[in-house]
Amino acid sequence: MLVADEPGTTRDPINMVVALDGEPFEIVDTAGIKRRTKIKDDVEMYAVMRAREALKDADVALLVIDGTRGVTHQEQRLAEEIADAGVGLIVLLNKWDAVDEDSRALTEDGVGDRLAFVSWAPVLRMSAKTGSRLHRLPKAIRAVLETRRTRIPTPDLNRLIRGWQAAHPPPMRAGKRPRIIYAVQAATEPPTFVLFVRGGEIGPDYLRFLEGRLRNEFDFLGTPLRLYTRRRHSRRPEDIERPRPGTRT
Ligand SMILES: Nc1nc2c(ncn2[C@@H]2O[C@H](COP(=O)(O)OP(=O)(O)OP(=O)(O)O)[C@@H](O)[C@H]2O)c(=O)[nH]1
Ligand SMILES: [Mg+2]
Repeated sequence: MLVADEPGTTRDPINMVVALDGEPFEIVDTAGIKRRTKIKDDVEMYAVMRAREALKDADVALLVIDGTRGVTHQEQRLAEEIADAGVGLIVLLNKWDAVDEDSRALTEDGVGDRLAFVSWAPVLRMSAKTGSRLHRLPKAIRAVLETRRTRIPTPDLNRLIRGWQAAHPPPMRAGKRPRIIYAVQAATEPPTFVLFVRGGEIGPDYLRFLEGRLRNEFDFLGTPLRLYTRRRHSRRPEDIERPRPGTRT
């Protein structure tokens, strides 16, 4: 919604149902979420709270960036917040009509750098004013909604993880080599994986490695993924450590 000449006038979220390619979508236009220190008064504080609530209920967030200014620090934090909330993300580089030819590549590179940690999010250049390139949006939204519902069959997941683990074993931590013995996808929207681990802890680097592999293998465009680990202490006889020769038990 183009509200005023200056950004920062929207207070309450505006809900509307819009038919995109004949299919109804509920779109919520919220106030921009600002940094705490930039919030001037209670009215604005309330507007930001309402925007955060809308985010919690959303399937996909469309993060609208002013293409003439590039990604701000606050927008980086918002992208992080969206991903942490488990919400899908599409980055909209708006005001593309006002970005001159020469600076377009530079602006795009800047977005790639500053939003590298959500490199899985599609980036669409567009103009709300002229409507140009907006026709790409419904397809992108639908794609993200779909990838969020992806379900990977357990046998496939375990076969893949066994292979990745054999080629790149998790690093030793505190003198112990951890091992993923079993994995399941526990939930969708967003796709959530639980890894059962024995023999130590799996570190965040290795989880990122696995996330990268999963993203290579499947189409998780526009959705955050969640990977959790659970320690599993086995009672199976072959897993009970035998005393080494020469050690007293
Ligand atoms: N050139 C150009 N100007 C745009 C475009 N989209 C928005 N604007 C202008 O940017 C200004 C602010 O637009 P808004 O949509 O009200 O901004 P906002 O960030 O949503 O602000 P609030 O809703 O008030 O919080 C207006 O003057 C718009 O005309 C665009 O695609 N191209
Ligand atoms: Mg607005």
